[in-house]
Amino acid sequence: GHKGGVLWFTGLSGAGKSTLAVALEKLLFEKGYNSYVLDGDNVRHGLNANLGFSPEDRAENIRRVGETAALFQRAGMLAITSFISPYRSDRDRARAAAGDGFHEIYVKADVETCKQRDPKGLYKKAIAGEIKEFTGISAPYEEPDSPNLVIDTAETPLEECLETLVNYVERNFRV
Ligand code: GGZ
Repeated sequence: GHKGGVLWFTGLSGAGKSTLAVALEKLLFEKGYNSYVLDGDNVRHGLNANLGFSPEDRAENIRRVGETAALFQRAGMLAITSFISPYRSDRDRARAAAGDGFHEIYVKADVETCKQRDPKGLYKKAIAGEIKEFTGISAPYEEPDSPNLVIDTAETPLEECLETLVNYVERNFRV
């Protein structure tokens, strides 16, 4: 079996958090893990539908996700959270909510790389001023000081990133 826990992905829009989270969830399922991805698609449209992207709203977004992830952990599951979570103080609160089972995973890609990927055209809009307070352009991203794991998607192929993640989970959560 496996322990419950929280795999807290943090990084810029376009760094690859959600792609990795969803692919990891699938690989873990095949290995018998009970995991679930929390991301903007299933949280910002429901539980957090009343929140935007001001610093205060991001803090509340991350607070609720942190508490929810801690509940998944208590239920014996692995919560894989995929949010920019740009503020250290917000991530620290999420860590405090989950305790020992919290693992901060920095999905790292520099803003130039993310700008070039721009899968949804959001960077283009942000640079044009059509989206306010966009992380990396007109709002800050505070890098983790001491993440448990760094996944450098600008330098590392997707398959290799996934292999690192699966091995990390096997090492830390298998019992
Ligand atoms: C950053 C924004 C913004 C602004 C909309 N800043 O690449 P995406 O589109 O699919 O993922 C981004 C997502 C970020 O939501 P999070 O809940 O992860 O943010 S936070 O943790 O900071 O609360 C992006 C889209 O929403 N998006 N406006 N202004 N990203």
